[in-house]
Amino acid sequence: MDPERLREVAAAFEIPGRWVSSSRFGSGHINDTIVAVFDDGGRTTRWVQQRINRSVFADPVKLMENVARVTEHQRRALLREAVPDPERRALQLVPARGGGFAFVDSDGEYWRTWRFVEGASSRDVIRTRTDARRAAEAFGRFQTRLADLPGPRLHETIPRFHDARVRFESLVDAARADVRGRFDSCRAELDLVFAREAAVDRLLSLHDKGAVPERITHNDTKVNNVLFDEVTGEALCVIDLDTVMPGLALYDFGDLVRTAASPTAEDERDLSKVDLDPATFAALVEGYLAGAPFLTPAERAELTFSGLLMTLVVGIRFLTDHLRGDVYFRIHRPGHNLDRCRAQLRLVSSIERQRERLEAIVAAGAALSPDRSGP
Ligand code: ADP
Ligand code: GN1
Ligand code: MG
Repeated sequence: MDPERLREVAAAFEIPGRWVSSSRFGSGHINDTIVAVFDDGGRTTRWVQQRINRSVFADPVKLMENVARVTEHQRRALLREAVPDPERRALQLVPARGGGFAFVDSDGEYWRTWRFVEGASSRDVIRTRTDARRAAEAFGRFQTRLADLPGPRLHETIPRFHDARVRFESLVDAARADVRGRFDSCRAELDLVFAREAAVDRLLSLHDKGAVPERITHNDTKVNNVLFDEVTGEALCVIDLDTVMPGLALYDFGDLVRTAASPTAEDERDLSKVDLDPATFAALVEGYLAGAPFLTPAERAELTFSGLLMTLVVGIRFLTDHLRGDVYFRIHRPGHNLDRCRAQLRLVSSIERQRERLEAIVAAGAALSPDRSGP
């Protein structure tokens, strides 16, 4: 990225001290994340600066409105709960010198700055069940703390983001159009997806019938969107708040299963390693229900299915992007989105194979953590 631009962005926010350097940071697929280093009277400070991906988020002004409300509400909840270290447990935006929390550069790109959460880091792969439980509890608690967010309803920063039917039809369209001539290389994956079409309408229809409620959810609970304290190991702070908006709790739980229940990376090429670990799944159930104890029996009944669905849907999205020529997710090698898709589909099969056992785990977990929404 242009160093002059980075200098300009660093100067555009109310950051005390002298700018030292800026460099790329993190492994997200969507935004450009930069860490800016400052010297504040001899003390080195770090700041996270992000350029919002305009082709993914059509309305950055509304997005920033959401994010500002959500972070402020989290902060208040933490203060009310009197937890230690509240400033490391919720993201905090840094004001822009021109007012508000965003800086718009001469190309019309939107930038924002976060306080750096020091002594914490994200993990792309979960290696212990304790970490799985902690991450799930953090996302559950994040949702709990937003349940009483005063109106108006949050903006939908990406309309129909988790609409599995829309995702399925987009894949069908991309396969028909085959703009990059990649159809033949992924026939097997398309067949695996098309055979599972019946799955895509289930949660949508339960929601339409009023059986599962709309809540304020994170919607991108990939496990690397939580920062773990490097000393205590605690899942400290939920990040990547661009998609916090109305959604189903099941989407949040499902994406945790997708990203944390197999000890493999999202783009693992050795598919024999991609396998859901039931004990880790149990840890996710336990953690999530501890963090979000209000989940209703109807939601609990879909926890296993939600893991299957979210894994299938993200597999569909990777495959669609592969067919379209890698225009959405950042890739690091040719065929990367196809590799990611294959790993997702492998995990879908693993969940299907173990489904009965997982349902039993959920039933046991739900018994340990009864629904506290009722009288
Ligand atoms: P993306 O939408 O591209 O995934 P994220 O908001 O998740 O972007 O940020 C990318 C990475 O930057 C994260 O995985 C995390 O490692 C790091 N990060 C983001 N915000 C902070 C922060 N406030 N403090 C420390 N690290 C952060
Ligand atoms: C993207 O931003 P990041 O990398 O945390 C994507 C998610 C996908 C995920 C797959 C806004 O998440 O929906 O599940 O990649 N975010 C957006 O790794 O599309
Ligand atoms: Mg992220």
